[in-house]
Amino acid sequence: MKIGIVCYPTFGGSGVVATELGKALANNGHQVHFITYSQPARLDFFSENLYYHEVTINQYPLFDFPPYETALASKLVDVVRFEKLDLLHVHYAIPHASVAFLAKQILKSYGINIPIVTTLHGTDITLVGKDKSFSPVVTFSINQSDGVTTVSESLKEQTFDYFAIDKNIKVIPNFIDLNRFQNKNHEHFKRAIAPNNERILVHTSNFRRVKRVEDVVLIFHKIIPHIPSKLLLVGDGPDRNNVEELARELDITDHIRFLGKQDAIEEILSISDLFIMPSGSESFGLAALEAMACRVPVISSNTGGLPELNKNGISGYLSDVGDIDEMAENAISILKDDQTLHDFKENAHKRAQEFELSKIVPIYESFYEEVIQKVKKGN
Ligand code: GMT
Repeated sequence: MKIGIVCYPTFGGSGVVATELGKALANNGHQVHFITYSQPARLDFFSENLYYHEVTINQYPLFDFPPYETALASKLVDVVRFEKLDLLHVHYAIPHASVAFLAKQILKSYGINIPIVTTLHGTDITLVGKDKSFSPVVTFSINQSDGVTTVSESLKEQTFDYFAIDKNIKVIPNFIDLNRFQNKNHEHFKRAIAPNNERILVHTSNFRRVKRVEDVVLIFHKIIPHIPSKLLLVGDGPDRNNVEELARELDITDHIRFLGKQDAIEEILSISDLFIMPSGSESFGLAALEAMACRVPVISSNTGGLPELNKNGISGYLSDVGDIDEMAENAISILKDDQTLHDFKENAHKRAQEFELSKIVPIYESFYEEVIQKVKKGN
């Protein structure tokens, strides 16, 4: 099959999932064409089945807002026609689903009816999509897609709650490459971070409001008096300054390391004992799955798709958003003795295995077949 993938090329979850999916499809023998405005962050190698088409926009003084959607639609028309693609898979509704719709209409004038699959990832529905300035276009373009997927049952329900959707949505959960995300021995690194064998807690995110990174620091502040520990904060974003400020106010900066944006996240997870994800909204929680794959249990909120991933009392614990007291108590109960921590680590790993790439990617492949057949039959 020849598949075009449109996504945000950044470190964000939707871009990561799209890129890992493209790489896995290429490995399975499909020809995969990424169509994005820069090379996807996780597209760190090329194989004979992987192609990358950059969307470029010529600057013009009139353009206060460069017309990215027009440039992307034109590029999609071009790539579908000349590479003879069988299907376009767009990740994140805004603006990719409506751009794909436009490209599909243009391609009809060339006698091509390209099947479009849209995957909804979370904030495109829960935060951005339902914004009145976007919602008519989001509703229309989801309804016009030939196949729609969400990354969790919860996101599917929210999509039906917020928008007037008149079609089926298939849930295909996110997945993990266990060859990459596995617990590797990094004793020297661990000793550098925790010289007195302290427990190591970790949080990775884009430091946006929705991630509630300040809660991570507040939870950690409650843990240190009971459990000697260190906190690694990985990532960067708008809330980083507030978080640093809070750590200074609480006088716990000696116990916290801000690592900024990191590529080899699995190495950091490999030395970690507990992952904290107190998000205010989270359609799936890919970062938590990456942690679990590296045998790191998860303290999370119970919002969105998180209960579909993190099993309460097994792979970690779930609490109401903002309940930092309970999150700290649960963290202490996991970290308090080696045997309990070991059991949670094993359970987290076992749970992650259920989301192994080789189990989930074939679901996408058969969904593509189904959508292609449906479009061929004209319904
Ligand atoms: O979480 C973010 O801010 C990034 C966002 C994205 O689209 O890049 O992540 C969303 O998609 C991920 C991949 O499907 C999910 O694992 C995240 O839970 C989801 N984020 C939210 O729903 C807040």
